[in-house]
Amino acid sequence: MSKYVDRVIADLKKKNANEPEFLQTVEEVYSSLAPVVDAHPEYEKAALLERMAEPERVIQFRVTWVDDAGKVQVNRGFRVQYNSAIGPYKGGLRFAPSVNLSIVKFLGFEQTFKDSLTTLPMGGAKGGSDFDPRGKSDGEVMRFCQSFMTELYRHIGPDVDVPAGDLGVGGREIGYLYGQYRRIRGAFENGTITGKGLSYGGSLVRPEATGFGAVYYLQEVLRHEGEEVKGKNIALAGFGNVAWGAATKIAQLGGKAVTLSGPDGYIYDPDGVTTKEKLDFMLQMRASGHDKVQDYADKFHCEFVPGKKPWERKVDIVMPCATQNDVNLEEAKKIVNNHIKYYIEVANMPTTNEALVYLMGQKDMIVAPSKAVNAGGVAVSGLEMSQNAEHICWTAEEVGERLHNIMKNIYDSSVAAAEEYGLGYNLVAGANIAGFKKVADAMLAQGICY
Ligand code: 2IT
Repeated sequence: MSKYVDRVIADLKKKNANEPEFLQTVEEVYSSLAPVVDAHPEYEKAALLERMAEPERVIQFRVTWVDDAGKVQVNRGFRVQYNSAIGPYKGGLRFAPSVNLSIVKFLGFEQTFKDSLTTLPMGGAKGGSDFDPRGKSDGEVMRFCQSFMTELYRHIGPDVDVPAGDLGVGGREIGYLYGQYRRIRGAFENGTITGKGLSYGGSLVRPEATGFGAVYYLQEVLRHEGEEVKGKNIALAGFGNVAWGAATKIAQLGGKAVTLSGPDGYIYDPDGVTTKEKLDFMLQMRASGHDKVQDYADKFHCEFVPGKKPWERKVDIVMPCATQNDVNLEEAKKIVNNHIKYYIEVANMPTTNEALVYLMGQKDMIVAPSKAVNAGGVAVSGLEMSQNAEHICWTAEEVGERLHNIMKNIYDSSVAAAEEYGLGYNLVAGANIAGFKKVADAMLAQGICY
């Protein structure tokens, strides 16, 4: 392990002791970079690891709005503009009660590497609020989004910072956010936000992109082993937009998503979430705001297991698509005990570091990291930015083909980066190294500015 990496991690642990999720992701990424910084002493000379860990800018603001009962509500808003060395800041907004600075920093740090991996010119950022969308009326969501944007607008723009959705921020919220931005700016600058509806400059395939991209990446992993998606049983966690896109593509390729999970437990559907009716129902469940996956079991008469995660099921592949730290060491042991060969992260940081090290240490297991696997979402956001800049709209085939090529490229460049630094077939380290190198080289070339 490199002394430079050790020193930087130790300093960050002192300085950021109250930011556990942020420390977790920095430790995971930087520990992969030891061979790279050892081979390039110029990185230490330019204090690149220290600089990359510190966001270029952190914006925190008050969001006041009035609920349906006439009561004044106050939430906290964030935008962490992490790194703009390779392009304007780019990354989603998350609305969830758990959102705090540590969560937004972990997501923004990850986003910088992810956006770099796409090969598109996008820097890293993340934002959001501790606003809880559950149980809120449409009017309340709209007023909240308008208030949020009334502060955020001054910090964003098509060449400055381009937000998008994340957990709790879907098409509806993006619409309200963009409407308020347009009103305040007095201009149709729709390249400022992605994930828009098709009628005002959204891209075809953006809703499906994260899930489709994840399955395209999975196809590359399986191809390496001489296997294919067809005939595979796949355990998904989550039941939101990403799980929906993944289940849809898995079904198209002849595989079966057999589990979905929510805060209430998980469902097991041995026939697979494969029909249009089932896939459409996933969208309805999400839109209902119940935040319960049991609704699926009630509707399609399959098993619902309350309070548990799907990792106890014997399947061929697991793909956690829910949220951070869904798989801890105890859950990881269940996956290993079931002799599952493919552990494909999809959600941002779904695995604790302890569990990740354990899984990567298994001889017969292949682990793929979320910053590569889920990069298709932001990649299509990048394609949406290009279309907006040129005032054009590509067909679904054009977008889909670009997405597919980007995912193949991410896989290939990760494999090559790990090999170059003597780490063998290591998709986790490879993604960290490939993502890092592009940002590092851009920062070096631009001097000591940020
Ligand atoms: O985690 C992610 O990559 C996202 N939430 C999407 C970000 C984006 O800008 O499309």
